[in-house]
Amino acid sequence: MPKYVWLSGSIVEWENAKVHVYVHALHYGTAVFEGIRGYYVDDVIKVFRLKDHLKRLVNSAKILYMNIPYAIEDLEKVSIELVRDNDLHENIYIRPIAFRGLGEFGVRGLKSSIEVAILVIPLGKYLKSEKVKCMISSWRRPPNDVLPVEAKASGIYLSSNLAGIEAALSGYDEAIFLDYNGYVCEGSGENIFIVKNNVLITPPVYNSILEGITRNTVITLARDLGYTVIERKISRGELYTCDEAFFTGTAAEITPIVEVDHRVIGNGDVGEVTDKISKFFREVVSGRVWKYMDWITEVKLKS
Ligand code: PY5
Repeated sequence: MPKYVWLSGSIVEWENAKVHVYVHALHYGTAVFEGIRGYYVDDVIKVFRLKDHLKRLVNSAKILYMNIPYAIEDLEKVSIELVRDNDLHENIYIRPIAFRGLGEFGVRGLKSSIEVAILVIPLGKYLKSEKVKCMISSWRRPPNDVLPVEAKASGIYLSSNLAGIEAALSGYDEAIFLDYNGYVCEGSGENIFIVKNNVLITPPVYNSILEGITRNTVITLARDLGYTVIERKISRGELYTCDEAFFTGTAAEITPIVEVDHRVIGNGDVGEVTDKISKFFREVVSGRVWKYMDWITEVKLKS
């Protein structure tokens, strides 16, 4: 296990990073979180788009009427410190989480404290396979007037939890949500892209998706490579018959989808466009592309 965790203002040992079972978030899901990757390259951890993730954390909190009592710059500084102190010589994942703590019994929790913690863990591949077989989930992604799915909020992940378990028990690698109107939304923890005639298509932000930072990265890199990227709704039939499909996400990175509901996508292997974008993505996150160095925060390890 990693050595240290940052919890409500101080760095504590992993074993001591505890909260009381009475915390509001445990009962009602009132927490917001982030997932940030750090890539290990020659004794340096290259953290990818740290500030953008922390900005989203603060915005998720704002949607839930939560005021995070730290400035983004402070959270940034603390994250860097924690990565350095944990001194993990491998690819890592940073998990900031802000949650309602103690102070109130009722569902509102407005009088509860707001606690913030940051964890750093080692993380290799997230999805089990290099290329995944998916099912359309029987669970729909909640529409924006049921839950504010723009917020990366813990309670909303019940739907991902159910869809993910359903997919695994049914023998698939991952689930794909449809929105309430039957359009393709995203995976249980990933955004989705399809490729048709060399054009990339991804559902728009208002289509009950989480506005992924990897999604934004891929849109930027694909355009840079000369591809057209369109944000529009995707029907289920279109997904079955596209040339290529892939997931994007911090944990999942870029993961090719090779089968959906027993329909083989394209030639059943990693498509050409997916492959080209994945290779460029790999270069960018390793900090080897000058143009995108702004996205990288370098943390020199202690040993
Ligand atoms: N959609 C959902 C529902 C997600 O949970 C995630 C990220 C994404 C899209 C992609 O967002 P981004 O590109 O900004 O990461 N999921 C988290 C992750 O770290 C948690 C997965 C367990 O990838």
